[in-house]
Amino acid sequence: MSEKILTGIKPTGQLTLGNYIGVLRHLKRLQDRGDCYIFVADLHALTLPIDPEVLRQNSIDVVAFYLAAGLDPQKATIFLQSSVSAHAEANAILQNYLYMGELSRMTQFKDKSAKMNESAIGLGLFAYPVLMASDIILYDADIVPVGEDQKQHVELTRDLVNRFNNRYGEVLKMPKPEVSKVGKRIMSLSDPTVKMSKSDLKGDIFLKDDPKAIRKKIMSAVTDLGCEVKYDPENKPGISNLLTIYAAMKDISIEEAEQHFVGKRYGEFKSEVADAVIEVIEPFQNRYRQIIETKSYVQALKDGQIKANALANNTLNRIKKAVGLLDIYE
Ligand code: ATP
Ligand code: LTN
Repeated sequence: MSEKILTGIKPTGQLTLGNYIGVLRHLKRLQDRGDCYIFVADLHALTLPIDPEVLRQNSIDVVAFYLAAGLDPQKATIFLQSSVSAHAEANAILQNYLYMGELSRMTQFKDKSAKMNESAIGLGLFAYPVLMASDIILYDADIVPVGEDQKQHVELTRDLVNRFNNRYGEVLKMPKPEVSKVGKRIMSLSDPTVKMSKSDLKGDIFLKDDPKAIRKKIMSAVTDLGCEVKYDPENKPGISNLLTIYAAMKDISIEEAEQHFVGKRYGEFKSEVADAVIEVIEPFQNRYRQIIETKSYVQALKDGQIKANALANNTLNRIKKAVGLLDIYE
């Protein structure tokens, strides 16, 4: 049986080069490796306040970016999380197998809630990993490709699966996070000690930025003392981040990228990084625009919704049966 591969992106804002390097660029390859379930985590987007129209637009964008990245709806199942009600139902059951203590230790929750007034932190933000575990479990996913920041949530899903299976037998499939070697955590260009993220507007390259803006941002990226282009994340976080971006764009190792820049100055280095990013992102943006114009994402989502519901409902029934929910209508 072929491997099941599942991942999602939440439509919370403008997608960044971090999202591209961490996840999007791998999708084309993944769909030939196994059975891919790739979705828009729109229910997760509700865990922080978001304008309804913005959410709708962002959701279309994420699907269009999936397609622009080379996902083929004939090969992969592309869908909206909210179009498969089994996610919410599984969430209601599985929430009982994750505990407050472990949820409160999640880095993403700590980071996001630290910026908020305590009385305005929604339960959904706290319970975020339960819904994410439901997403993964419903498709019997073997592999979950994510950026490094999401690895902790997949590890928690593994704990849940263990706990559940110990109690009810081998009901749930054990998933594994897969974090790419190069570019698991792209950092902000204005502060290379923090993650480039779509909710942090400074120092980001957005996937919709025009080539001129991309070049400008890279040329003015914060670099480090010295003049050697060397990979040393601790002492040279700015240069290391740009080297990682270059390696990811060229699909080469960090060592190969380093080798390429031996003896070159920062200015020349940055200019080549900008060329490399534009070379990849410009055709990607052209495909994105065409997908938006032809609205080809609509059919992809309709087909995906049918396939996703079939598989998810099947697993949901298995879960319901295991925990003792009555099924007298068969
Ligand atoms: P937010 O800032 O709203 O939390 P985000 O930019 O972190 O959003 P997500 O929707 O959480 O985006 O991420 C989608 C996928 O992209 C996840 O697998 C995540 O790990 C990955 N990703 C996000 N930012 C980066 C980054 N800077 N480097 C590598 N991967 C990333
Ligand atoms: N939490 C993820 C989005 C996400 C996801 C998932 C990723 C929701 N459910 C299941 C992988 C598998 C994020 O913030 N990117």
